[in-house]
Amino acid sequence: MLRSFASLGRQIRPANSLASFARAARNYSSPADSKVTFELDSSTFVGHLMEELPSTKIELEPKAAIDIYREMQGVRRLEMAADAAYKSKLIRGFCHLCTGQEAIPVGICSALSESDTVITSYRCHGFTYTMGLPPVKTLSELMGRKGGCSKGKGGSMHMYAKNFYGGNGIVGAQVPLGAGLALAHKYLDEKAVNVCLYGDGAANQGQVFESFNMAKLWDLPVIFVCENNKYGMGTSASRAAANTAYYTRGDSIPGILVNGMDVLAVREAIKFSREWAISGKGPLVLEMSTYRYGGHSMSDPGTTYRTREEVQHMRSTSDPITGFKSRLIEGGVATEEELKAIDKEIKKIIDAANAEAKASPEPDTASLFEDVYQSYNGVPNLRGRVVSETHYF
Ligand SMILES: Cc1ncc(C[n+]2csc(CCOP(=O)(O)OP(=O)(O)O)c2C)c(N)n1
Ligand SMILES: [Mg+2]
Repeated sequence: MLRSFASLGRQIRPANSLASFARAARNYSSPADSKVTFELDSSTFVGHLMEELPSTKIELEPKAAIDIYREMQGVRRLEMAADAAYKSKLIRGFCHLCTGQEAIPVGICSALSESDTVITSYRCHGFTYTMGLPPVKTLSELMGRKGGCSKGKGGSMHMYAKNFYGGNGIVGAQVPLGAGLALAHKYLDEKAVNVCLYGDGAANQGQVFESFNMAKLWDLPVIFVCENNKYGMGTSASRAAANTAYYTRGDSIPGILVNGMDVLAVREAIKFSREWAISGKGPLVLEMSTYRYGGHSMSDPGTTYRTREEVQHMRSTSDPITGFKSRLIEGGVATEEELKAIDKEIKKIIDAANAEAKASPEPDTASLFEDVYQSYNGVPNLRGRVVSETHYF
């Protein structure tokens, strides 16, 4: 887990623009304390109702930097395995990949501490990885196997780990739940935050604004994060929202626009926001500008509502892994060969998890009736679709 590391970084590009962002950061090796300093452009973050913005000079221990790289490769490899398993029909049903968006789960979790909680939408595989779920449990769940984190009965959209509350299939439904988790943190005086993610498509829903209102009214320790990947299914953000500056949509809640393709920017934004929320200042709304390379889900080729050139442009100019890799090499943190060795090592780990998942048996039919209630609590039967399907305990 990266959540105990204590460094940061960032960078920004114009709100809601698909234009490539030139890296503003310069890396320096500092032999004195063996930390790498990232000096970032002063326009790295854009604030809404913010009097202060995070510092632009950051330091990162080489080991922490390498671990961030390793995590991003892990998420990408995991999604590559899911993609292949889906295409060979080992995975059925819905499956939403986060390829291209890796900097968000990795950057967020690298800035959190053990007691913090996270909740997100159905595009959740990356978070299972960064919240510490072994990849075999994610892949087994995707394949509907007994060894999965939901015993093979949840699938792609219903994954959980310690302090990770899913994996939620109903658009926007996790936003009030995130505010509720923050209320629990405050009520129990835990000095913890909830990071509550939702998409640009979800950002226009009424329940999101109701959650904002209560979170601000009670100054709950919640960091709302809008993952603006520019589309909700096949609808572009500008066709769906009158105001696409999602970081300003919290009304009286301050917000920050963050380059979500830059893992250090994400990490810094969360570190800053965490301190903000825990100190009692209440919620923040972060907009993380990002991009998904694949379609909305496996059944969407993702090329009817956007051009192949647009996708290719984002891949070649803004890829979070390639960008961070260059920083590590330029900053003298690692050589190309060392990073290649890490790539190989990660591939081996995911391949092994994949093989183990494939070997895991399917759940027994009887287990379909288990785990519906936390434990048997006097409920005599479970209704099926028709009377003959009713299950009596
Ligand atoms: C309440 C509800 N309405 C519609 C859907 C169908 N649906 C699934 S994902 C989606 C688009 C959401 O887009 P966004 O919030 O931008 O998230 P992204 O998929 O881009 O991560 C829709 C309309 C749903 N799951 N739940
Ligand atoms: Mg979206």
